[in-house]
Amino acid sequence: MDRLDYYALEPQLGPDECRARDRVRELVHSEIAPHLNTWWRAGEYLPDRLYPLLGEAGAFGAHLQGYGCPGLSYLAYCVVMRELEFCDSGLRSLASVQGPLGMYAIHAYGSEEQKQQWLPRLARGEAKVSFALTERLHGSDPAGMETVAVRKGDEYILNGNKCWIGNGSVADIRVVWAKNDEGRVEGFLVERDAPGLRAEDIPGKLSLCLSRTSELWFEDCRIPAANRLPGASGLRAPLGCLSEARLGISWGVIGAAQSCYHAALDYAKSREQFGQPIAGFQLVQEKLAWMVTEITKAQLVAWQLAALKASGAVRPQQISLAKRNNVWMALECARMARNILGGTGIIDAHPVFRHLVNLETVFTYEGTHDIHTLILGQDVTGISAFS
Ligand code: TGC
Ligand code: FAD
Repeated sequence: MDRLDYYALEPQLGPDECRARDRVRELVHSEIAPHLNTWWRAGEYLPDRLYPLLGEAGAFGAHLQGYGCPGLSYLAYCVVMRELEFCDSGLRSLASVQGPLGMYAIHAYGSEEQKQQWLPRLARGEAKVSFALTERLHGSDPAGMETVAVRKGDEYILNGNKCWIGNGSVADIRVVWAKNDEGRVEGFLVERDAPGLRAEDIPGKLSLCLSRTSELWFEDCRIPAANRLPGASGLRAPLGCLSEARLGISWGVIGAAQSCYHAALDYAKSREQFGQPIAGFQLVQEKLAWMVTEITKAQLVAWQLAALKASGAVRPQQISLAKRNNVWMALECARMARNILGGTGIIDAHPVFRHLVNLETVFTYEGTHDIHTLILGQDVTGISAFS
C-alpha cells in the first residue's frame, strides 16, 4: 500500500534513509503488527526477544555516531520513528526511551568509559535503558524535582521518587536526574540491582500498552561516584535529550495519522448506507480532505524541522511547534477516522481506536500540548507564563 504523501516528499529520501525505512517497515510488518492485538488483549508488553531484532534494524539511536550505534542521518532517525508509530505509538515510545532519551544522554554527557560500556549493547537491543526525569509531584515543571544525590566518598547516595518511567522496572541501566547538594541538576547511571532502588510497573494503563511504564523509589540508593554523567550540568542537560525525542515524536505521529487515514478511507469506500458508499457523502469527504491537508502540512513541518536539525540551526521552540501541532493533528485524525468507521471503529479489527488511546498519552508526555503552547507564547512575546 502506498502511504499518503500528497506533496511527493518521500522520493527526496536518500538511499540510506530508504534502507533504514524499509528494514524497520519489514520487521514491523512481519514480527510485530500481526501480533499486536493478541499482546494488547493479553496485557503483554513487547516481547524481549524483539529488542535485538529492533536493534539490528537500526531502531535504537539511529542518528547516533560511533560506539556501535547505527550512525545514520537525522532524517533516517525521523523516518524510523514514523515507521514504528505507523504500527503503534507504544513501539515508537520504547524506541524513544532507548535512543534519543537514554542512549543520547550517555552519548552526549557520558564519560568515554560509560559510552563504551553501554552504547554498543543498547544499540544492539541487548540491554535496556530508561530515562527518569518526571516525579509524582513534578511533571511539567521538572525544575522542582526533589530527588537528591549526595556525594559520600566514592559513592553517591540517591533519595527520592521518579514516576511514569518507560522500562523503569526492567532497565539494565537508568539515566536518573537528581539535584546535587548545591541544588543543581545532574545525571546519574543507576544499574539494575543498585541497593536501595525499588521499582514497580504502574497498573491499569489503558494507553501505550505495548510499552512498560514504572515508578521508582530511591531510599539511600548507593551508586559508584564514577556513575555520574560528567558532561551533564543543569536542567538544560535533560531538556536537551527531550529536544532529540520530541523531534522524533513529531515524525512518529505522522505514521499514526497515516494509518488512521488509510483505515478510514478504505472503510468509507466499501461501507454503504442510504444506497451508496459513505465516501460519496460530502460530510465524509470533508473529513478525509481535512486529514489529507493536515497530514501534508505536518509532513512539511517535520521535514523542514529535520533539515534545521541536521544543519545545527534548530531552536527548541521550533521543535515545540512541531511536537504541539503534529500530535494534535494525529489525535484529531484518529478521532475523525474513528467517527467515519462508526461502531466498528471501537474494535481492534482496525488500528484506529488503539492509535486514539495511544495518542492521548503522546499529547501529554514529552511536554504537554499546553506546555508547548506556553513555550511558543514565551518565544513570541518574550514574557514567560510559567511563573
Ligand atoms: P528554562 O529556564 O526554560 O530552561 C533551563 C535551561 O534549559 C535550556 N532549555 C533547553 N535546552 C535544550 N532543549 C530544550 N528543549 C530546552 N528548553 C530549555 C534553557 O536554555 C536553560 O539553559 P541555561 O543554560 O540558561 O540554564 O527552564 P524552566 O524550568 O523554566 O522549564 C521550562 C519548561 C517548562 C519548558 C520545561 O521544564 C519543560 O519542557 N517541561 C516539560 C517537561 C517534559 O517534557 N517532561 C518530559 C519527561 S520525559 C518523557 O515524557 C518521556 S515519554 C517517553 C517517550 O518519549 O516516548
Ligand atoms: P502535570 O504537569 O501535573 O499537568 C497536568 C495538567 O496541568 C496538564 O494539562 C498540563 O498541561 C497542565 N499544566 C501544568 N502546568 C501548567 C501551566 N504552567 N500552565 C497551564 N497548564 C499547566 N517521564 C519521564 O521522565 N520518563 C519517561 O520515560 C516517561 N514516560 C512516560 C510514559 C507515559 C505513558 C506517561 C503517561 C508519561 C510519561 N512520562 C515520562 C511523564 C510525562 O512526561 C509527564 O506525564 C508529563 O510531563 C506531564 O506531567 P504530569 O503528568 O505530572 O502532568
